[in-house]
Amino acid sequence: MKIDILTLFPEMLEGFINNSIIKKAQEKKLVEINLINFREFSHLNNQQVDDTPYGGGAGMVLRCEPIVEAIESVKTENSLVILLTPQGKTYTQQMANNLKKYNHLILICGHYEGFDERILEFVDLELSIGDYVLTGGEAAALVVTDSIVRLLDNVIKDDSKNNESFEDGLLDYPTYTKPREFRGLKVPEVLLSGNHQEIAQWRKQEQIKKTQEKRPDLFK
Ligand code: 6GU
Repeated sequence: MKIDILTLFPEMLEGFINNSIIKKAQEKKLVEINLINFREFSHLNNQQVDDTPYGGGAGMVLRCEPIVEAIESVKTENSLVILLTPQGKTYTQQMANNLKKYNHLILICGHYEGFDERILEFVDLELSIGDYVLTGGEAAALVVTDSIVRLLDNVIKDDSKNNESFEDGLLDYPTYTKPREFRGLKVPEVLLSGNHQEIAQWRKQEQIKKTQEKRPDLFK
């Protein structure tokens, strides 16, 4: 899998993708992540990438040419081009499971008052990470990248991907580690029993209970 991220602020993303599991995945050649500054594709003086909106109004709008030329510099017939915008479809675990099947993702991060609407003719999918407004698409690109990379084969252990939140429409079951008792709070007895069948039953039950309590919207 290759992920090209088009951004005006590559430094915002560097620390994140060059650390931890994402870094290891790149070292193991399980994923290649490139940061592309689309300012380099500007044809204007001072590498300008935005301009005032036609019809008037506040703020600056990202112009089409630098973004479209940046897309074209990396796009192949196997690429999926994704625009990150609060107007997109809300991102879910199910979408992560679908996107992990692609060979090449191109993620485009916006800024300012948004993109020239004509950019939509050059993208396959618009994604939002939730109903709130961010200063730019970088945090969203990291959310999408992280959620996909961890699903790729051999990035993390398969058994950490089974029984996890959202995979079966339920939240994860509660987990505990040592000590057995912390400030009077005890680990549930069943987890100390060594009875794997009972433990599995208890976990399923807790998943259902937790989802009903915390996320009734998921439960229906
Ligand atoms: Cl993808 N971009 C911005 N700017 N804000 C957002 C978002 C994306 N998703 C939620 N809010």
